[in-house]
Amino acid sequence: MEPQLMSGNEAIAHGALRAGAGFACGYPGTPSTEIVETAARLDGIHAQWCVNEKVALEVGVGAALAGVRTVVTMKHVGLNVAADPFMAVALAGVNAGLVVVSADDPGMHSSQNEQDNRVLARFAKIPLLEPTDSQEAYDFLAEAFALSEEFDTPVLLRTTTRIAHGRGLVTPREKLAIEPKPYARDIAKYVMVPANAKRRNHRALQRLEELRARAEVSPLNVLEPGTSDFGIIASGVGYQYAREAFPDAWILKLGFANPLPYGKILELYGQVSRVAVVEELEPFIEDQVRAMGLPAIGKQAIPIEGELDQTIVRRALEPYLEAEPPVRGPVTLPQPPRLAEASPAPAADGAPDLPVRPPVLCPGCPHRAVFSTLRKRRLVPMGDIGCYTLGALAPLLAIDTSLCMGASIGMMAGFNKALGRKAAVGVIGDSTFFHSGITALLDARYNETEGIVVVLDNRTTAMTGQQGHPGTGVHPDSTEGPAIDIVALCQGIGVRCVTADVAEYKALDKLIREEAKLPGLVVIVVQSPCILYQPPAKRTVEVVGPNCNMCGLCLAIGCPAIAPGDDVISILDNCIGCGLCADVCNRDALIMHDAVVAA
Ligand SMILES: Cc1ncc(C[n+]2csc(CCOP(=O)(O)OP(=O)(O)O)c2C)c(N)n1
Repeated sequence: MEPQLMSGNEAIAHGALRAGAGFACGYPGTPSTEIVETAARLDGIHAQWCVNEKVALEVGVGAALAGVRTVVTMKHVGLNVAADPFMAVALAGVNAGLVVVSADDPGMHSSQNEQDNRVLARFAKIPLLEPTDSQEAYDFLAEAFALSEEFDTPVLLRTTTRIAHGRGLVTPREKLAIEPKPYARDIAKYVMVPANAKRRNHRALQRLEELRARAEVSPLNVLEPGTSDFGIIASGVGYQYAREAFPDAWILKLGFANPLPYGKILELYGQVSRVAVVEELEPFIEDQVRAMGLPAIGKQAIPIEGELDQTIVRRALEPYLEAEPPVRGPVTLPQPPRLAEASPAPAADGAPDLPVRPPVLCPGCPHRAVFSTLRKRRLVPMGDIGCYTLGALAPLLAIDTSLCMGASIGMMAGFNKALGRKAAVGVIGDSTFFHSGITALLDARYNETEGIVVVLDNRTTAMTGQQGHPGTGVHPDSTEGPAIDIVALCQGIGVRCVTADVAEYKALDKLIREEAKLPGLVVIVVQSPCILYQPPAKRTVEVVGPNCNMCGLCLAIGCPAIAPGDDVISILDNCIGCGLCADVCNRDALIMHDAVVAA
């Protein structure tokens, strides 16, 4: 195939398509914008703008979970906006490959700040790739997707303005034959409740050392032999400046710079007596090299702000080449950090050995009714963060994912868009909807995504202790201001919106069943208050013994007020009489009474 002149951004889009990506999304921002614009002109890859970078990443995670290789693009400050899903997906991992492109802008040609997002890859414990020209930008996509899938991690591909906008020849390569990966439910992996997140974090830390071993042998990290006694470690465009300024130098080009390949660095130090690190902005590599006990010429000579060029690099480093080489002390390779024990340490002497009490939805919690109906549908339930995340626990098992606040709608949208059908449903609390569900709903509407969103409107922020939110208008001092109507809000952006109440369980069940079959986007607002916030009138449940055959339908709703008895179901004292067990019973074995039944 003939070489073509491409900017780095164009090369990333073409490289993504070549690597089997089927989905590209992002939010515009210089110098990243042309990636999605180019992808939109290519056959075989769906490209869309999202309303912001957080939503774009959540949509991208949804598409990757659906089994389609996905690239999500943004400028450096966009990763600040997307930080919540970014940090969470780093733990949850992916299904099909997920590559996040951060286009940084040293020198602030068109940005409100200067920041080096390589540090965010390290912060998130994920691999970082940095191309040094358009050909590498093209080629690195295949490598990034392969790493993402092999190590079950998102990969950060960092460019800077010169790489993104500079043009170079790209030799196109044969398209890779990549099959979509079927989605497999894995609640322990995708629902970031604390117990799961702890295990995933532990795994991410182990993964980091496995990635470091890979970086040691990666073809992206190249030691280019020189003829002088001078070595340079460089990444990104810094490599180009270093190569031009010092044609005789040994250069270690780090295309895969997090985690850092210590062995490769020692290899360079074995060849030369002086080493400089040429990198724009932070002393990202330099600090880690110094931590190995190795002297490095770095930010004491090369500016820490703005862009570099070959003249700056040459002038900054030349004086050091004339000085005596630094004396080297012993090298101390950083040891892999000690991880905590996988299981908690045994109780200290004398402490009672208490039974484990997993968190559970309260008896009578209205969320339970929604999960009881959702678990019967063949829809993938994308959840969110709130009391309702507990819907992921047995016996309900009615939430497949929970990444960060507001992620459910974007993930549902990405999942459905990638599969081209209404396969997932987003489940979100009312406070979470106002926090960041609205933007994702705007996005689903703008991108004409089909799907169902269930808003669990329990009239409060229950999980954190009954705080007010814009839907209730309640302030911290209990005064009330204007309350924003979710239904009107949805309708205002042209989204069909219907209401339901868990007290009418059978109608709710029917509604969700029917909406799953209809085309388009719908929001179902389940308007049923939290029982702690607005306790319902007390009712009691009578167990009609002869009708109960212990079939377990009522046990499957996971209510802590129901227990299996010897022959029939038994209702415990903590029952508040919500009636859901009676609603799901189809043998009339449970009957509700408005008043306490006399003994
Ligand atoms: C970014 C972020 N801010 C705050 C929190 C703490 N938090 C967890 S869930 C939640 C709100 C839950 O309220 P809602 O969506 O109404 O669901 P409910 O608990 O009432 O079922 C908050 C504020 C968080 N997890 N993440």
